[in-house]
Amino acid sequence: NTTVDAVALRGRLESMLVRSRARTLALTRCLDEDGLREQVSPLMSPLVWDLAHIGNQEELWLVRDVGGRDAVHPEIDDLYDAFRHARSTRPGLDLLSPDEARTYVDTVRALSLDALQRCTFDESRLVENGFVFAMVAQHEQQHDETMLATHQLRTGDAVLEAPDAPRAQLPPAHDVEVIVPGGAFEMGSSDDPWALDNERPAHSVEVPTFAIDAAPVTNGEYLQFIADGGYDREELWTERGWAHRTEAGLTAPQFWSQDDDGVWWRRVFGRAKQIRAAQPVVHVSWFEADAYARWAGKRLPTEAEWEKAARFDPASGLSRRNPWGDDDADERHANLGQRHLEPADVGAYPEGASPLGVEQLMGDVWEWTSSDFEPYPGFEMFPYPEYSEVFFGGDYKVLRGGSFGTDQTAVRATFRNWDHPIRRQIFAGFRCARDVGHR
Ligand code: AVJ
Ligand code: FE
Repeated sequence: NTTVDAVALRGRLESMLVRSRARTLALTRCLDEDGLREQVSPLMSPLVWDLAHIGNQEELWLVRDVGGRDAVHPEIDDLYDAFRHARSTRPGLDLLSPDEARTYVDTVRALSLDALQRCTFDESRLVENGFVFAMVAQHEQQHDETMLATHQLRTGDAVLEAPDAPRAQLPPAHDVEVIVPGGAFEMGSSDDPWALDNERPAHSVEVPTFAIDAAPVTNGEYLQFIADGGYDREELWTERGWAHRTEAGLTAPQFWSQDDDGVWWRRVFGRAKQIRAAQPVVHVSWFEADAYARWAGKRLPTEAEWEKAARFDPASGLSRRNPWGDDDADERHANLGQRHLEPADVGAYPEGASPLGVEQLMGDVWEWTSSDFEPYPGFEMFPYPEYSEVFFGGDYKVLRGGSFGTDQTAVRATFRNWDHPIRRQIFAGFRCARDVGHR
């Protein structure tokens, strides 16, 4: 019954939009006007830019395109076009004030909910299965994670609160690896209705047998790399990595410091926390992850290896949508959704394991892979080139799996994120893999 289906779909999309907005407002309510206008790093926008940009993207797609209405504020499109103004120049723009931005996003939201009520999901490919509404909700969630990274970069008093992430029952089992049997598997998706263009289409990929760590690399393991001179041993780094490590003076993950007694601390959303050995390491660049893997006698997994470890079910030969099955994550499966503002201990999510027994692939930390961000065979840009197409062939490495800052509706085991190999303000960590030869 298509009418009932449309009603159910509208309900799901509306709750996705409402949930995203609650998070956006929570991330911007806790600072005053100066705080929202402040640029805490040239890598980030002022939070008030993100807020109005979220509204502007929503207006372009849901109000003007789907809703067929005139522009709410045509003169601001240029200000909030991410491709017209580099992040570092955004504070100098004549931006909407925080109050104006809030009014703007409210106005837009009322009009997009009206468009949702009137949509029958068969008018165009854009609205089929509610795609464009889900795309806009995912866009907002992506910016919510970016805004969370801005919060982490802020200095000054803590303004965000969350309960500690789950602690593991058992001490982390170091060096536990899973053998992923060689052979073809289905990578990417053609039928997930809300998968974004770069995740498509599904295609078969031959992956030779390899071993992958059952868990992300922990702070405790990373401390051994530091103690063993990992940052000072050129042979562990690629040429570019070593040049960057030298120029940037890297000695530890971002936000780490060691006190006079040799104890390691990290700054977490304005609070000093002692390093927890069992937590996955976060805020490392691709170059650091790559050097660590070489030190450990391993390597980073390719993107295909990561996805096969996450999705391949040897019993059926099929690929799942997520490690635990086809459903979205809930709090039993993964540390997602900004419920906790830190990674959870390794071992905290046994129910989130993949069929092969690989854990914590989703949530906690984005995981760097060895792969460059490139289109899949048969890629078709949809619906706009600036989401992913313009980044193909650039200096970007793929990250997988989402972090504690990623919403569960904005990530799945096919989801592809990307960033420059020097970046570490994102919530990025990694796990290692290695060849196991012929079997
Ligand atoms: C997919 C996280 C790389 O933040 O640059 C937000 C998401 N695209 N607005 C980014 C995005 C347009 C994008 N990443
Ligand atoms: Fe954006």
